[in-house]
Amino acid sequence: MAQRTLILVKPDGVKRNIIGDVISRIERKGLKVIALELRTIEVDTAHAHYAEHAEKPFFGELVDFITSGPLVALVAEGDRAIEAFRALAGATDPVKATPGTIRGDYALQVAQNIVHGSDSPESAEREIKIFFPELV
Ligand code: DAT
Ligand code: MG
Repeated sequence: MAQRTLILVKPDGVKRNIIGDVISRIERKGLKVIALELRTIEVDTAHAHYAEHAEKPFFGELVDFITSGPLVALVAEGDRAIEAFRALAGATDPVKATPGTIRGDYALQVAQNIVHGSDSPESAEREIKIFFPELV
């Protein structure tokens, strides 16, 4: 059964003109892009998306960053899409991310690590509803 995952090319990725490379890696892997939008999100949307991090010391910085400019939200579909994209993205801390992964190739700071990918089927369902309510 095909699985869906919510992927973001965060504002740092858009500013650095690497939307195409991220999408290319997703497609090369064999995942199918089934929804895609460039948009700047409101603070309320950022709070909903990152609700699990509301109590973390970096929450304010995270919300400021994710609302700082346009991002690309997309839904990719395929076998084990969630795990497959997390593997393409690499570790949260881009210095620890293996070279060859998106974060391993493009980032140095944990707060600006280029991409988001859902971490479980429950998160994917919740996050897809936030960005693409018409898909659910
Ligand atoms: P991931 O994006 O790999 O799922 P996460 O859910 O733990 O990682 O954290 C969400 C985002 O928050 C992460 O992509 C970047 C930011 N973040 C995480 N830890 C941080 C920290 N210690 N300082 C600043 N930003 C952090
Ligand atoms: Mg996460």
